[in-house]
Amino acid sequence: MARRPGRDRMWLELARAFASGFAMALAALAVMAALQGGPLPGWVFRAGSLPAATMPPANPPSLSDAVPERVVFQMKDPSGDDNGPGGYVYPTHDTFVPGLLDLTAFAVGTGGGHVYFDLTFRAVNNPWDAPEGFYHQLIDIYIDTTPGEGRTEPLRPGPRVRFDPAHAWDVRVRAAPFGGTRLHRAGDAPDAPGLARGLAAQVLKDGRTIRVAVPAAAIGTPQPSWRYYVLVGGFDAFGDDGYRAVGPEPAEWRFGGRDPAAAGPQVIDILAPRWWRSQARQLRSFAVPGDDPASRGSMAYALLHPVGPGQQPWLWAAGALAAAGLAGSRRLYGRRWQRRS
Ligand SMILES: [Ca+2]
Ligand SMILES: [Ca+2]
Repeated sequence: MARRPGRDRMWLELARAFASGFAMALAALAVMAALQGGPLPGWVFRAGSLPAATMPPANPPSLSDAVPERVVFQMKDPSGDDNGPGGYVYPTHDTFVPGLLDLTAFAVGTGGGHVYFDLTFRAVNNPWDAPEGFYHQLIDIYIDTTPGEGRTEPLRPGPRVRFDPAHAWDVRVRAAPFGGTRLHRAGDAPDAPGLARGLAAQVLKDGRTIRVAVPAAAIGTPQPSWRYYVLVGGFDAFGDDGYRAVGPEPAEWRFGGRDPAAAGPQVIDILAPRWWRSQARQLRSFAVPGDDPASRGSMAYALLHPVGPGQQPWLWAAGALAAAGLAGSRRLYGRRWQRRS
């Protein structure tokens, strides 16, 4: 009977330790989610309807009016990282306004027999009146839809990157001005024209979001297992696979900041988390002079990693932090309890 208050206190301290560990876990999650900018874990963000959902019209979709019935994946991208691996600068022509190639958000939605890809930028302009409402953005979305199949090199070498062999791509959706929007498959020849029928790209009414619509019959229904590589480059009708070149120094129609001796990429922004597999870390993974020559060829290009729903490395980090917090407070309270009794 005499030991009972002590035992009660022990349970009380244990409960407090657990509560503090749980609070730390929640705090760690909140801080990391805020800093990371997504992707949000599936149990926090559930794919659901957007407000005021309406049935999108039949093919071809009126992109500006359609509201996807369901959002299956969305993720933010850091602002101000429209500098490739870091240090790339825009061409000097005055139509290259700041933020033009700075992706800030990406979303995949479905509805009305279409799959929608919404890419929001810091700025969009249309100096040559392209019917799509944008001119400078070149968007390539390489998607791993089928595990164990696909390609690890781009359709054509333009972006100067390679893809994670664990997530080889099966489908490429490209958005480009003046009718350049296409769907290609991994089995296509590099010069294949790709599917254009039923695809469309359009700037939405916010003036900053480029929506790409692809018939679901052509691409399938997005699954939680799908993984996305989202590449943004400068559009150049005469460029390598449509990519505007990056040179050592910027010129009127050329980006600057690339080491001419190294295998640096020709993409300006990619969808990537702020940490872990950050954009800079991925885009700097190309070979530089002095590297082992055996690593040259296509292997020399930067290795990219995809993103997708339910794939949050930071969640694991937050979990580890929470466990450490719980263990720490358990020890702290445990010691205090021992001292008291
Ligand atoms: Ca960005
Ligand atoms: Ca980015």
